[in-house]
Amino acid sequence: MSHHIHIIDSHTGGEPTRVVLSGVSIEELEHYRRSIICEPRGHEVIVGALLVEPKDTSCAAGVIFFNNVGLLGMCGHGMIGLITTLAHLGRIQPGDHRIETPVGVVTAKLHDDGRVSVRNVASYRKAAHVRAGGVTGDVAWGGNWFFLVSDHGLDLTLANVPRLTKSSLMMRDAIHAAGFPEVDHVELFSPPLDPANHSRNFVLCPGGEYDRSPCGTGTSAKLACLAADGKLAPGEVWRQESILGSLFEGIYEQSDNGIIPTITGRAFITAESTLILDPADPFQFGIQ
Ligand code: PYC
Repeated sequence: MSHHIHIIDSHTGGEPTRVVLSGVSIEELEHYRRSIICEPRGHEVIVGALLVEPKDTSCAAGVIFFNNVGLLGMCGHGMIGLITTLAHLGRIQPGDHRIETPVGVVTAKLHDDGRVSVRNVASYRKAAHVRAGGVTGDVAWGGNWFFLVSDHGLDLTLANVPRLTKSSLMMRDAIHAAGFPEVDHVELFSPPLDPANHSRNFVLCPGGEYDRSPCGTGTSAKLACLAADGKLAPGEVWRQESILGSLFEGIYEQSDNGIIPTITGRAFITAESTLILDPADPFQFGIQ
């Protein structure tokens, strides 16, 4: 008997999210994770979002984000994709929705025009001016752990992605060796191509892929660093451009344990489908 998994795909600023609606329980997630994300049914850059029953009954839903190598604490572009998917299904209307994630409850506002603002978990800078692998950067939490680097001397262009990926992987090894083994994302910054924006980034994700969007948790970590340096005031808008040129807007409120960032972006539904896992298929669990 084939196993069926019902999914809805979307992208947020070019970065895909695959929401799993049925066919996988929390206990089965690790068993099916690579079937859902990896080739031949997907590709390494997809972030999966398993819809689960929230423990906190004030929440509209619970979600567990995952990728080609494991689980993610939070995912900003994925939360925007999830809210857009729930609206597409008619399960939510414009307004505020509390969503439970493994790292805390976030509040996502669905706007009338389809944009989504995610009020993220508390974010903070753990260490400033850390020297690792020939660069200097900050270590910060924005729902995931980031090493944020501006003095890399690299061009943040699509044509340069192979070099950016290789250099970021080396920086990740170096920041681990410098005493920060928790860092699984590396975020490089440069001036924006569009002068209406404040910054451009390249974000290396845990599985070696790069984020096509400006990365919601990465932008949250950036806001935490800007706030810590006194370079951005509460409520002031930060326009973060991705390596594709797609955009997130971020603002923050001060909180006792850092800042509370709110990230705004837009997702688009790209497919509704059913993944079919045939027991006779040697690649039912993905290409290893
Ligand atoms: O938007 O937070 C994000 C994210 C994390 C990994 C990929 N996207």
